[in-house]
Amino acid sequence: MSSLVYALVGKTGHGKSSTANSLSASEHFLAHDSLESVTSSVSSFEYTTVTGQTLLCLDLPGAVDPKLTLPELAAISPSGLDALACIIRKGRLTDEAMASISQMEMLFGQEVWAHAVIVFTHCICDLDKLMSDLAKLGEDHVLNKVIKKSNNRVAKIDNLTRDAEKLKTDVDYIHQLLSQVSTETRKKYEIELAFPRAQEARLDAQIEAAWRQKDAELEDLRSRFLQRHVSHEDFEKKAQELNEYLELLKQLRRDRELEQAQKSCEGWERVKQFLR
Ligand SMILES: Nc1nc2c(ncn2[C@@H]2O[C@H](COP(=O)(O)OP(=O)(O)O)[C@@H](O)[C@H]2O)c(=O)[nH]1
Ligand SMILES: [Mg+2]
Repeated sequence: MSSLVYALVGKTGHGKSSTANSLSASEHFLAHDSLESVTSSVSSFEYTTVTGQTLLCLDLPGAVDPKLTLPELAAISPSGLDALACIIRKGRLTDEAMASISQMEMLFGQEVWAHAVIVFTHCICDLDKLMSDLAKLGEDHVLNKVIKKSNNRVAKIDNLTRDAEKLKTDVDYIHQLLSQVSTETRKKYEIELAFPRAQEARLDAQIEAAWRQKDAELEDLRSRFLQRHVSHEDFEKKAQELNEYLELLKQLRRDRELEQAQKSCEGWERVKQFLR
């Protein structure tokens, strides 16, 4: 039984699997260069640290689909996640960070930061230098805002370093911050809380697909009318039908936006049924 379950989240190529390997002192996770890395499922691995702590590490694929990834995570760890590591490749800080930040929020919602540790990979400088680089971005910068929401839990790692001592220091510090999440937050991130997001993503996609189809039909009708393949009477009748349908979809979209703004979590069973 793991004392701590955590997931690594972030854009493909930012170093999730490499970090998972560094943390677990293993080669269990397939890093980007390997052929099999084009995977769409969650990889998990349980390991025990030298201090005797047993952790379950969940490495998320880069191309996440909420409808698949969230139920998969919930099946692996039904009691939820103790912590989430947001993996950001340290490069041009702004661009690189945005991709991983939106990945986190798209999957888990804005409330996820209370459970997060922000880990910068490809980082050859020390933590003080990283923090001063971040400070230069200003406190209104989106990156600094999520760092603040994560209670300043920021770490760094260079997964390719040959300096074993340095790697150990970074790994220990990341483990320390991951453990710190549960003491600071005092509850797990319940994966089912994110389930309505998967349901919404599916509904939104259906509405958008219907919209595109009807819009194309209307366009086609117009062009056939201009080429005199359709009578004026038929054109008027069909165009009205299509416009009414499009208006209905527009209303549906508006309702959903409103609903999403007001919505709190719905029942776990109901959502599970929907996703089945
Ligand atoms: N220099 C350097 N390269 C890294 C680091 N972390 C990962 N990489 C490389 O970046 C590439 C993508 O890493 P991977 O762990 O597969 O990323 P993922 O797609 O987020 O799982 C691989 O070629 C890794 O060797 C790091 O900290 N420093
Ligand atoms: Mg990977």
